[in-house]
Amino acid sequence: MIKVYGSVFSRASMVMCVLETLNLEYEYIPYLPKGKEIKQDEFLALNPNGKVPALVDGDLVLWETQAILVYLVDKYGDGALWANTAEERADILRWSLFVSNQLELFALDLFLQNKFVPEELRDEAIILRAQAELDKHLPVLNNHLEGREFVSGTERTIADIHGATILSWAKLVGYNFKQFPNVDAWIKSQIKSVAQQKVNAKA
Ligand SMILES: N[C@@H](CCC(=O)N[C@@H](CS)C(=O)NCC(=O)O)C(=O)O
Repeated sequence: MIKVYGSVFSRASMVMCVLETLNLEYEYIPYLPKGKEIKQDEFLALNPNGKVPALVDGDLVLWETQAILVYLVDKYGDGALWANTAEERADILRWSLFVSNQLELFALDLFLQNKFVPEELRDEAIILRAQAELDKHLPVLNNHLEGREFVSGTERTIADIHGATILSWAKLVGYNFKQFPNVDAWIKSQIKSVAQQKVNAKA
């Protein structure tokens, strides 16, 4: 059976959301990002970076969230959450990579600073830079999402699961998405999906 290492409170939630959408059985090993297990030899043999998620499927051991998502839909999706043409697949990857490269670090910085750093110790420079980078890059996504339910094509794909999850970190700590209503609506609809609710129920 497929094994997913990483708790719901980590990027493993995206992997689990794909598994739930595809109705695949899997074993959930809820290692926390701050837990000691992911720095021990047994886990480091799976992911030498000592980070979650990691996926084991038979002889395959895989880490890096996006690689795992692509593997799952490519191997098991039968078209679901993925696409049939090279052009469509490239578009899905374009939006996922855009979120990873332009937005992920800053959504995470905002989340970590506001959630885990006591108010008096927060680094205002990190917070201001993160807000500025989100302000700078989100208009592209917001314009693209005008009149669209999904970020790529006309059905849900891994780009929706991945992108909306990452941006939800900023939403959780109060980043002002009102200035980007299409992005706001997209995040809200994605986090309400049935598959995501099943993942949340494992928390
Ligand atoms: N680019 C990696 C990032 C993995 C990552 O940073 N995971 C976090 C949890 S979401 C983690 O395990 N952090 C623990 C650490 O860095 O020590 C991916 O997408 O898989």
